Amino acid sequence: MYLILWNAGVLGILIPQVLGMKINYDGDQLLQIIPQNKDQVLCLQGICRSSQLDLWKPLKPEDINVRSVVHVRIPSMVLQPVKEAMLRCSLSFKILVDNLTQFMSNPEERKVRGERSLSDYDYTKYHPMEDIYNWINVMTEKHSDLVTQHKLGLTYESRPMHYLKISKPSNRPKKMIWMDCGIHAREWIAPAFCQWFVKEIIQNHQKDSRIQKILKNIDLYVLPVLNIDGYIYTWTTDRLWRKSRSKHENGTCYGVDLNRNFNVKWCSFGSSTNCTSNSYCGASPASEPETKAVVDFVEIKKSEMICFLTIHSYSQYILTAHGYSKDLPKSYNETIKVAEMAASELQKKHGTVYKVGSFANLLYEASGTSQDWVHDLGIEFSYTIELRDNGTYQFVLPEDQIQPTCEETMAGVMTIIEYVNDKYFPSQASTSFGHLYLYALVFYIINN
Ligand code: 0X9
Ligand code: ZN
Ligand code: ZN
Repeated sequence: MYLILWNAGVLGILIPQVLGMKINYDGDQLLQIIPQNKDQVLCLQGICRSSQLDLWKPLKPEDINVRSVVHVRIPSMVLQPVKEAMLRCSLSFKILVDNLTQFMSNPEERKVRGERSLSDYDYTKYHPMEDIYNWINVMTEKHSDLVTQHKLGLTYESRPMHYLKISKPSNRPKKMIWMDCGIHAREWIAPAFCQWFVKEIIQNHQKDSRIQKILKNIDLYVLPVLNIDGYIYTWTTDRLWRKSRSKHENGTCYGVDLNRNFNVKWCSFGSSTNCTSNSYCGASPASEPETKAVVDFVEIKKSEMICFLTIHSYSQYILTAHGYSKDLPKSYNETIKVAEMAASELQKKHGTVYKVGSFANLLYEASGTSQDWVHDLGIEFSYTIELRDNGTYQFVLPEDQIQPTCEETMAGVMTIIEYVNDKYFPSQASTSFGHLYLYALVFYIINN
């Protein structure tokens, strides 16, 4: 034990995990850098590697490019030397956040909240996993007419992965839509949106004719937190954790990037075979229980699934396939059109601008993502949605942005869902036209 502590002391960074304490980001800064030429790219890559900086965008130094935005966290300890090194190769930087901890809410405050009923569940706050489990229970008890909960599988740390199925009884065959949130632990706005989405559907299903129309044909499946172990870890220990919590190489490193662990060009681009990396792709495709659970489910349901949505942050993108290649899939023209419609409906709410496109063309190539795996199974309307913001707060999006973010995302997501509904169930799509036809018929009958 002494040896461990002594080692930990020397390495500094290990202490919090060893003692079960929270990692402190006090004084750390978030910088934005846009390298202007090849030399600056090489210089920045060198600094990132030698100081082992925590790159937020892109995830790997190799993916830094001329004139594309780089976001990186600089620990307070190395702020001075890193900035000096940047100035030496004339890299200019902008300080996005000058002290990271000021935007990290304190989970201790949350513990006392413990809402037990739905009426006081606060959708404009981030919630620890305990609250979300409880919310799932209360939601299914209170709305058993519409919502049921099911177990998708177990996480690495043996926690149940519950999803909600929103379904209205019907005697005709239906289709289904999948949405998951929180595959990346630190992207807290994503689980907040999944909860908001379920709340909105349940609250409005009797009065909103669009929701009524959709629920006649389609069951909605929502997994509020995919990476539960990682999410809990962001509350207890490291607010900026991205991966799952599986143990590798005798406990020298932890976690797999679950969005690199799917069996689609697995581990070839934008991912790493090194288990200390934030984009570690795992030992093999679907090696992680969380990934395997999604894969098994999708394989069973693929003939019913007409749309797959996976919610992330940040960057404000609606992404179509693929991430692993710049080549566009056959369905691109139609899927991008729908993404554009969704982005424009989204923007109408609060003016937030989203970009649409394929991930590989907008950012960098990444293989092994759930979106691409599902797309290549034949589900063309497979989207990754990267929510707010566009760089100011990034993974530490303040709570006062939860509501506007969820409102606008709801508008975007509903546009996609309505489009696929109308495509697969065309007879109900043109209800106004249908009614007109019926009226004409009745009029004809009456008058003859
Ligand atoms: O890199 C990722 O996994 C996602 N970005 S994030 O910053 N939330 O980590 C984007 C995945 C996009 N995937 C595909 N378009 N296939
Ligand atoms: Zn109800
Ligand atoms: Zn993500």
